[in-house]
Amino acid sequence: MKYLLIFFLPCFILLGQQQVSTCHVPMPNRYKVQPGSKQKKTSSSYLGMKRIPAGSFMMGSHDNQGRADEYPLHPVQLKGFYMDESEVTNADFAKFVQATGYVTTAEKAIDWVEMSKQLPAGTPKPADSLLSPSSLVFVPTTGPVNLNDYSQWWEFRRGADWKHPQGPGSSIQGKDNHPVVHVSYDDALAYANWAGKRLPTEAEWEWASRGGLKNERYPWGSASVNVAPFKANSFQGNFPQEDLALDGYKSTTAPVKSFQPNGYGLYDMAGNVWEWCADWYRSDYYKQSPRLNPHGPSKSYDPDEPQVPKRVMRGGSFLCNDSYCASYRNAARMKSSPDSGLQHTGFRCVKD
Ligand SMILES: [Ca+2]
Repeated sequence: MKYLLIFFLPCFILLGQQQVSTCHVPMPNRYKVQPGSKQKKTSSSYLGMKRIPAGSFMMGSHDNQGRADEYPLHPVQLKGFYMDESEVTNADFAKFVQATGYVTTAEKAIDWVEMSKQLPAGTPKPADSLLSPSSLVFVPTTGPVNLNDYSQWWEFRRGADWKHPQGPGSSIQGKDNHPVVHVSYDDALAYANWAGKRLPTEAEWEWASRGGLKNERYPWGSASVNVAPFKANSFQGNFPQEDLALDGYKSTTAPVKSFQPNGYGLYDMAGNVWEWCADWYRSDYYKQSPRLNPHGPSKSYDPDEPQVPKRVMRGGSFLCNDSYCASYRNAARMKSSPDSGLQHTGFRCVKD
């Protein structure tokens, strides 16, 4: 934890300035605040869930389009389970908050007293304004930018949270059926526990995404994401400056179920919002993954940011684009620290 906090400290200093993220490189990370309200489990049902059959498949990238962490292709065998047919919506999340009083990570100020206990003695406290509640919001650029400089299109905005996706002045009014965003892994886990469900393992997520198809690149098969009829909410045009929104949704979420489901009846497994999975992330996990019901490594390791423990995210978002991210592929992996939330990050749950 000490190293984790040391790593995070520069982030605090930069709060209020532009911060970083992308769907291609490591997500930004936020200091881990104290756990929120106690959640009481509700009685759960399978309403709105689809049965995902038991089976075996080859997990990972089947072609040369994958990133390094998608190899080697390896066999996986899974038990059957149920999965939410859509991403958890604002209306769903509102019920949870109303029932529990839960406060999300993005809505909490950073606890300096707690944080300072684990930092080197004498570390100066940042200004209070830099510790205020905030989250990351996408801001399109006015022209071409270096795609390796993700701070060009992400802004750490005070007051941005699940009820204010673009920050103060924005709202989710009329967006009950949009996926909830700005939720951290911790938030997603709290919701899942309350709902009597759990987050999917990474293997479960990929198996479900494939929808019964074998060795295909996308949940719908092999057709390009950019060819009408559109298969997912992604980003058309020159990322990150000009989203042509040919799919009808310009750099924002679409209502869940706006596109055709995959073979298992699951909507938006590609695009719309990133979805948290239960597993810790390791870039080399596929070299050691057990064949039967893998649950991820015991410890996280991301060579891009080895100090930061991270959880897996899957499915890509409305910002994914063939020229930059392409994470609407079944095999594409992403990772972020459990206390991070962004404008393009949500989740769905599973149940045994
Ligand atoms: Ca779109």
